[in-house]
Amino acid sequence: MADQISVDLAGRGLSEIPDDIFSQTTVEMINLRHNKIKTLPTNFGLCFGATLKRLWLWGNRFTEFPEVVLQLSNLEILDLRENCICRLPANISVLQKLQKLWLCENNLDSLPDSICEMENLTEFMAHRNNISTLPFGFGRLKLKHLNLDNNPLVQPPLETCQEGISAIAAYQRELEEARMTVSVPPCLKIVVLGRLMAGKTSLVAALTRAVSRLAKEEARTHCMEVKRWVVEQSELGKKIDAQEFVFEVYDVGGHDAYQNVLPFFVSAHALQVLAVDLSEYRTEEFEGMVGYWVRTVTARAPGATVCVVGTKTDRLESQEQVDMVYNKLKHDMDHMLAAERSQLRREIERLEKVLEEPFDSENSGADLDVLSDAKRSSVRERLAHLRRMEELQPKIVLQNTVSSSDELEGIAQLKETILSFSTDQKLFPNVRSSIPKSWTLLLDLFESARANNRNNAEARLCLPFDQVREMGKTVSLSGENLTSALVYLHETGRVLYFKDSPSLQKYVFHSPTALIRVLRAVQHHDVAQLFDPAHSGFDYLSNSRLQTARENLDKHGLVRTKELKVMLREHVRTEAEVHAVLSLVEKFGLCHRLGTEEMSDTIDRPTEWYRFPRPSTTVDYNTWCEEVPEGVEELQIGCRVLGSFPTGLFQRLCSNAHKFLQYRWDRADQVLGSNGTRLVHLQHRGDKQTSHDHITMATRGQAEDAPDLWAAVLQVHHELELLMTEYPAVVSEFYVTCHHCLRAGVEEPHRFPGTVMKRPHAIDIGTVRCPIADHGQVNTALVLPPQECDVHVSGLDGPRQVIKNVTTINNTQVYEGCQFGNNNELIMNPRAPEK
Ligand SMILES: Nc1nc2c(ncn2[C@@H]2O[C@H](COP(=O)(O)OP(=O)(O)OP(=O)(O)O)[C@@H](O)[C@H]2O)c(=O)[nH]1
Ligand SMILES: [Mg+2]
Repeated sequence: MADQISVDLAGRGLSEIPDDIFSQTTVEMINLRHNKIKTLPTNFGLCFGATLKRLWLWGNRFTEFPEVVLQLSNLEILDLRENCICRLPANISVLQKLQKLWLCENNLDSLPDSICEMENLTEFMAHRNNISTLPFGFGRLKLKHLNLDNNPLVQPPLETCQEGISAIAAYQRELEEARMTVSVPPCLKIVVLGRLMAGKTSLVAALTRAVSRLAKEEARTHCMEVKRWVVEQSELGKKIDAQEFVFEVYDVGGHDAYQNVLPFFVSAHALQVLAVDLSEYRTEEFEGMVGYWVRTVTARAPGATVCVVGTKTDRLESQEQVDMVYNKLKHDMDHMLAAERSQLRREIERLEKVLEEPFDSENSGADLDVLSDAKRSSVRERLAHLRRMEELQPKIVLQNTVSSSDELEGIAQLKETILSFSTDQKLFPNVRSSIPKSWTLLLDLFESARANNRNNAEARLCLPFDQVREMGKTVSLSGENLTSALVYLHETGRVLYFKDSPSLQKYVFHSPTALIRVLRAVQHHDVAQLFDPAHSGFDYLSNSRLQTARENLDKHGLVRTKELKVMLREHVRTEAEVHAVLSLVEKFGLCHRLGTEEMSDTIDRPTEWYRFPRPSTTVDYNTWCEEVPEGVEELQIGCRVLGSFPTGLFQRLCSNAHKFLQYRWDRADQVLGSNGTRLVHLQHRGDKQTSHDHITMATRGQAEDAPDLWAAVLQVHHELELLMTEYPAVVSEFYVTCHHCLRAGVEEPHRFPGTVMKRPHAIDIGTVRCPIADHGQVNTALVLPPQECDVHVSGLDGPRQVIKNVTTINNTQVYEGCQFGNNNELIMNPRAPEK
């Protein structure tokens, strides 16, 4: 056994290390994962110190860090996951060559200062511990991968740690310079959600005012209401050492129209309260009353806490009946969670198996490497994501039933529940963060800007970033430090700052309540009332034009910027604010902007139009028939997720895709547009059999035009990829559908892994075999994108391609005269449409 490089003793049930491994020399890797080992023998270090590079001790019984490890001066990887270690040795930095240190799921409550001296460390995984403070200088580490989730971090706040090592560095620099931190008064955001009429608003009133204020039958919550609820010290008791506890309560209207906005307000740093009307509850209604809402929350904020409250108990006959219905709800919830868990597990096991098997044995030749390589890395990526999601299960609490009517039954208990969760450091570490003094000073500046809003004719809703930069300077915050402060304030719900959106990063929305008022105005459903001739704002329009404007919005969802401004005029004053609001509603996927040329108002005065999607059921174009027509091929890229896509995602995609796609027509689940030369078809559909949801992006043409076809679909694909990053819990998988199967109309077509799109092929490798029986050879030009592919992904302000000569505002007419060439490309109508 001499000269063996690695020793693998994983999963052998060992409680001690067998002696014979010490007889081996030059061991570089020892794997002792999943045993019952509590200590390492004293000669371990001496024996392996000169050679050992990788040591796996994952899933053993260590309660203390095995000190002999410190003698392994060549160690590069140390895996101590899932043990019960409470402390790291103060001199851990003697492991100077260590690159990867995995300590997740232990009991660490702090880290030694010397860890900051581990210059070669690039990966540090310590989620699920008890760490509350990071040592000063931690930000200096050159980490590429860091995970500190599920730690009660106060300093830096968890929100900062999640932003990565550079945010930690900025925070720590800030502290060094300011030399002081302040504890922020405890504050937590509560998001109350649930189906229309679930009793949310009445519940919020009962909770915050301790009196019954049942909402009127006709008083639906329009978009959202925000209320501040202050719990005094006397009520807090010993739970938390503070003068008061402030809750910002977001009461979200249950109407469908607001569902796109909701995901932007839920957060893992907030407590979600889901109201379920018990008097209406039946198992068949579970999806609409409960399942849908829980998934909406967890897609956006995996691991979030959701408190499910049964409402309107007074409408049930007796306490027994209340208990019976609530227990049924609990049972259905358990069922859903168990089903989701086992679905996840099955998928993990399936992929683990896939990795063990040889790939694409049916294919041969040059294509084999490209495709099987792509498949392997795609599976690995997906597997890692699924495993992370398995760790991050939502925390669902089912222990409260209430009546918001006179007796206020259960309201006091609910308050207790909310307080005890909110003060739980593990659930909501952000409630008691220490932040640099300068950050609170910045927050104060925002507060006073808000207070000034009433008297100020200038900005009320948001501040241009230049102004925020100046504000930052007055409290000595600039550059990355200012960004870190803004991200922290955004994550904790104090302001809205979208640092990753090119058009929105120019503003800081410092008044969430003002913003909600604007969203309400934008989402005004009552078009008749809005365009009432008595409405003085539209003085500049003649009656007939007013009528046209009304019809445009009502029938086609179209409105000119000018009228939109009138609709918003009570809330938005400056041009900059109008721009900010319009960018924001586009980001939320509520509407999209149409190109000026596409929708020019008159020849010499181009105007911008906005379109609010209205599913059209009357238009039935056969332009995109389901069957692929003879003589053309379909290039289709897809994205599938386990379960369903998050609420509003498809709408957001369609809205974002409008940058390079003019709409021909759209339905709730399909959009057919043109990028100027080609038709692009987007579709959202579920597959009940495999429990997957798909979004497909397709175009058609000749295989020789592959580069052109790829350019058309890849733009949308990029946009979807970007969007998916905002929904970390959604495990998505991109693919390229086999064009052969599409032509044959196969129900379950073969799907090539999406990673092939990341590896444009340099050489023409001809054909690959479709693994589905009898479907023969697939043209690789329609599987692998060309190396040079002209894809422009521009921000909202970037250049956009527009179709010329289209002047009518009715989308149905716009394309009526269009023709399609042999290659299915769009030829614009040579005649100018009538005006
Ligand atoms: N009897 C009884 N009626 C209630 C209770 N809570 C709410 N209601 C009634 O149920 C209806 C809906 O209540 P809301 O509080 O407005 O419901 P909501 O969930 O805020 O509704 P949306 O904002 O439209 O989504 C109103 O007519 C309320 O009076 C309750 O505890 N008991
Ligand atoms: Mg309401």
